[in-house]
Amino acid sequence: MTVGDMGPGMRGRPDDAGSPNSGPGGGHGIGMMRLRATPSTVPAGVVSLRVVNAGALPHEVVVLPLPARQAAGERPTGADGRVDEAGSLGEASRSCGAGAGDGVAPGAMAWTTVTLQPGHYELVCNVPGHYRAGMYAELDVTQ
Ligand SMILES: [Cu+2]
Repeated sequence: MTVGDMGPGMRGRPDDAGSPNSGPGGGHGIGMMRLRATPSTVPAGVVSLRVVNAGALPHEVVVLPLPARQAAGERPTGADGRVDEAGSLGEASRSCGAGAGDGVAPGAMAWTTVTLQPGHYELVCNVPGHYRAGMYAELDVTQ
């Protein structure tokens, strides 16, 4: 899967001086972010997730069960801009390594191996604000 963002680093113009939002201290805001699962359907069992951070910011991927009648992207976020990770089946958030870490650096890869029963899951980036910015994807696990 790929995680990415449309941050300043992705635009190919290091000095975006024409934008009213750019400039030191001005805050570029959080651009559009995405998390893409390919494939989005996998057979049940041991699943190896490999995450490539194609964005300009650190990201991560956490595997959460998706409750019935809830779509990806509908989780509430707390005051810290993160979703509840209760029930997490695993995460890939260590640059060039497996499992949990401090986030996947831009350009780096991370991975984790999880055992998934048939059902619906949601992959989320739980860096503050990223879920709200669109960093989630559904993963369906079949028999
Ligand atoms: Cu992110």
